[in-house]
Amino acid sequence: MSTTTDRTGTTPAVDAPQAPVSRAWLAAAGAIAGACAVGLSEATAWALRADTSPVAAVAAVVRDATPGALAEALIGLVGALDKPLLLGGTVVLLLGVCAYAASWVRRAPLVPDLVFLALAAIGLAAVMSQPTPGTAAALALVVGVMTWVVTLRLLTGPVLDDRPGSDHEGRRRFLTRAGLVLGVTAVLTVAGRVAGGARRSVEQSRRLLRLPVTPGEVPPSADLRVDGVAPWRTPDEEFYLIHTALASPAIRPEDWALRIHGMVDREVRLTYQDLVDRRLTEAWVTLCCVSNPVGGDLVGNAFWSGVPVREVLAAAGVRDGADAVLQTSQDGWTCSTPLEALTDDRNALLAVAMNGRPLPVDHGFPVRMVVPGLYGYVSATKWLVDLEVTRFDDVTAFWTERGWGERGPVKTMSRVDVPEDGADVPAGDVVLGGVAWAQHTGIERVQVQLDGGPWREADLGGSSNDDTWVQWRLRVEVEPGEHQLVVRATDRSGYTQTAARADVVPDGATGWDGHTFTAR
Ligand SMILES: Nc1nc2c(c(=O)[nH]1)N[C@H]1C(S)=C(S)[C@@H](COP(=O)(O)O)O[C@H]1N2
Ligand SMILES: [Mo]
Repeated sequence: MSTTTDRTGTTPAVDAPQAPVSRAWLAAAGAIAGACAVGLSEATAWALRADTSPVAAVAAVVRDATPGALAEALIGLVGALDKPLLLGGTVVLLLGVCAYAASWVRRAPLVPDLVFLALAAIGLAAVMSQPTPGTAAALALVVGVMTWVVTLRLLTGPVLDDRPGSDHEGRRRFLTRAGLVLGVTAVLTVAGRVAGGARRSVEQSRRLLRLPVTPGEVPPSADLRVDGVAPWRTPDEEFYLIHTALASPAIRPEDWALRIHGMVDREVRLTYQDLVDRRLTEAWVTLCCVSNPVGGDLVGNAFWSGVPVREVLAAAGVRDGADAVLQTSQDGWTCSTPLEALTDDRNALLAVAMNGRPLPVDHGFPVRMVVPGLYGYVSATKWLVDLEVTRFDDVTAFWTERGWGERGPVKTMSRVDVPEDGADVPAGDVVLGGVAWAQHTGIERVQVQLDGGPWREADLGGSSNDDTWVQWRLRVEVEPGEHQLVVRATDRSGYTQTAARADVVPDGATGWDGHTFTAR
């Protein structure tokens, strides 16, 4: 670094601490580490479909803080470039601070990290001040800080190496590493943008869709309005989510098509328009997951709009001997469904809407299947693209290959919602409540047992058909002390839930749900 020599004529073992050349390299390291941190942080926000990103949030705060007159003058000056300039300016300023902070690393090794943490804190404050902050943008900041810590050390290491004669070698290593981290960042940033961009454009086409569907009316007697009991209609945002895809496939309706083939007279190909041009059937159906443990909440009730599967199968003409339909989603997930459940008179639907709106992307947009009476893993394919009429003997599917049952009929189940397990309640009048389901059979009665006493009939809420859950409620008098309540349902086939506990594997849990509570 230094060309001076000491009186003995040898190169000093330790360089002057703040040699200007060295500081310039350190500043470069800071700028590059900053660029990587910002790039990966933005990529994370995009990939996770955050509504905002740290840089965008800071830029928005700057924009809002700019006095109106000044802002107008600036916009007059730069026109439509205002946003790129604002974002670009924010990034340049950020990288400048990173560079300056890093140039101090030799004298004060922790200063750069502290400065970057301060920048991240500003970013977090900006994110939190946005209308829809979201955890994804906060997570993006964490990724940014981690990237900074790692890349800064990678890059300053060679520069800080003060062994004699290490200058040239150190710079070569610095440049190699800089190229590497910038390259990796570029690739990941592009990937994040592509993933997020596709999702955004699909979200947009979804918002613009106008479908001839209704939100459905909750039957007047369905909601018993007991505090703490799951609402009869599950709001979309609260509807449980289960899928193997890491990110939900982003499919534009105009790109979607369904192929129906296999043991059929003629192969059929349906576009999204073909589907919504048909007369849509609308129905309440409760969907549940085979992995739902006794007392679990992997179950939800929604109003679905779609085309009956039996109609499209009839158009293709199902051949004799078939007993299954292998469904495949865009992301390659498969399930095999009993053919009978798709051709009998039940409301098995190719659903395009949920609760009166186009399916949410995470719930299978643009088209999924819903079949009353079957667990989701054998029937409710999201992002559905292919139906192959076949025979159970000839195919396997994602979960059946992993030891789960082949047919997957829903088991009759009841659940306690209130009082919560372990709750304290005032002694005297207590309202017990929950839900019960036996899709496509219907719930006949729900009984509650308190402290090992006799089984008592609970009041049932109404429902529009046998394909949905019902709410139950029972008012009881309790003395102070600990109490135990157990619930069981009887379905319309006359079957009463067994007390025998079975695990969710291979074909759904059994057993009675119970809660313990204390009256005071
Ligand atoms: N493409 C696809 N569809 C899928 C799954 C999946 O992993 N991938 N999981 C199934 C399972 S196991 C269930 S319980 C339901 C859940 O649907 P939901 O996420 O809309 O509640 O979707 C089914 N459809
Ligand atoms: Mo499931």
